[in-house]
Amino acid sequence: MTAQPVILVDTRSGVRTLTLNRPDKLNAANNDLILTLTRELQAADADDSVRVIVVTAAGRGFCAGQDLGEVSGDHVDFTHHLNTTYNPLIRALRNTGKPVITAVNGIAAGAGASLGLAGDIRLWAQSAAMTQVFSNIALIPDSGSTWFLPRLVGYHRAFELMAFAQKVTADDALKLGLCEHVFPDETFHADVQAYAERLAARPANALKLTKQALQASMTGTLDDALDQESVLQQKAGDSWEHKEGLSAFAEKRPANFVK
Ligand code: LHQ
Repeated sequence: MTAQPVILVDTRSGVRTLTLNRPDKLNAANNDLILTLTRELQAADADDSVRVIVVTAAGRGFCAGQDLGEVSGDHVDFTHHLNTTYNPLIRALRNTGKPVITAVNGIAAGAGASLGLAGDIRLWAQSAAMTQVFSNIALIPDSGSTWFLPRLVGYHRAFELMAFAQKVTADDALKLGLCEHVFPDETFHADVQAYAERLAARPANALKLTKQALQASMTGTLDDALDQESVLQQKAGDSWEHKEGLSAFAEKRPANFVK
């Protein structure tokens, strides 16, 4: 019997969808899944036909974090494991020049919660939930959660969510700023595709530069941001996209940013 691929790859209308595919285990992340997803993110970034990347999952879960069946024994080299699996994955996702949507279709736990938070846009299904489950097994949050979560909800709420592994529902996630939109379960994947196609019609070069400026701003000063904007605005302003935007405005028609 042929093994099921751990990541399903589909491209429609400029949207590359990468689907975690271990539904029986709520898409718990084994090495194969993590490394394949990392490679697929890099391949999508390099593929000119791809304008938006969606990371979602099969079945009722998004990702239950580390596959606990794969890391056990008297001494696990956690540092090595993180540096060779999750950290390259999160870096690949964040360094992609294209918008990444994490489409959280169900429970996102542990490193799966980190993955869900790492997207540029986070879309949740109504029945999705997030838990910083790490403390249940006496670990600390990893795969970027200690960076993402306090920036979203503040230090104190992040600490409480982490300390008690509290489950955040989709409605609460929306209020807390952990996601941008919540869609009904029944239409979730179709709603995500429609949203992604709208994003794919936006100016790709401008969005790439916007990501670069925003990400740099997360660790810099206002002066750094002003300097950065002046450099990146030149790149945006020199593009055909900008000329098209100006022409469309003058001609009172919608701009066409897809060549
Ligand atoms: C699983 C898992 C799972 C395997 C559900 N593994 N099978 C980094 C560095 C190195 C090492 C350690 O980790 C890390 C980062 C991390 O991510 S640490 C956090 C690891 N993840 C967890 O501790 C989560 C464990 N899972 C849960 O707490 C629950 O399953 C959640 C809250 C995710 C969902 O609960 P339920 O909806 O009640 O589902 P369930 O518990 O019945 O799970 C369904 C199946 O999935 C079940 O298998 P079975 O054969 O009994 O149907 C679970 O065993 C399996 N599964 N998570 N992480």
